[in-house]
Amino acid sequence: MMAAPPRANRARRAFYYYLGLIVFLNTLLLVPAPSSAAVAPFPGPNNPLIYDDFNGGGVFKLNWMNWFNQAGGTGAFTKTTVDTRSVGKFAQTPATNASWAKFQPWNEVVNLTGYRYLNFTMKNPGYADSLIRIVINDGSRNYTLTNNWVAVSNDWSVSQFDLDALVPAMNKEKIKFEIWLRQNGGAYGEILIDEISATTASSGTAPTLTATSMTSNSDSASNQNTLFTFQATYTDADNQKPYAM
Ligand SMILES: [Ca+2]
Ligand SMILES: [Ca+2]
Repeated sequence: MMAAPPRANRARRAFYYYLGLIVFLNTLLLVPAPSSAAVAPFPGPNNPLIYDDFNGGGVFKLNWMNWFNQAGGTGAFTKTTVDTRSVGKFAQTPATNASWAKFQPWNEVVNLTGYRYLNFTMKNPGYADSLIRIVINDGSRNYTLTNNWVAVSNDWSVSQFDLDALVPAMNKEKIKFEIWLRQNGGAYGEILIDEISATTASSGTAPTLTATSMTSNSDSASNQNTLFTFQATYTDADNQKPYAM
């Protein structure tokens, strides 16, 4: 019978594998790209994730799709300008007040790891019977963020949902959005969305980086083989770990 490789060997192999992967990824990052954007900023109080601003400035830039209608009726999505805001107009022409229209950002998923809140800036432009239902899916479960079907204010307002309060805890890595419309009166209605964003909680004291230094193993000009070593001391008054290193 063959003995399993000793734990230390497996750990060492895993270490070299990840080291190789990191070197490979770093190499990719060094390839000159036409884009000026580097890596996306890490989640933080000053770095919200704009999922859709309905003006091409978010993670999702396409038109939302009305891919499903329950109990008749149709849905329609258009980008438009209202109150000088670039918005998504989610509209429904129902067959009856039992008709549901479902909208999705195609089948796009987004990684919300590190973010706590989802914020929807919405307005009902005057359809008294319009109701919305916001659902997110984490790949294995649906979570209804709204209290099932809810009305939306006639003034622009932000509805904020705490992802960390969901039970059971969700997996934030691959989140898919669903927006549903229903009309209590069974007649045409619409809801406007100005922005969908994810934000973090900002509490406690920000950490500090001190004693930063950089050394390299080359005496003269650096080239692609130069190894740089960065050092910094991370201090957090609340004793919270860094999000990433
Ligand atoms: Ca907008
Ligand atoms: Ca802190």
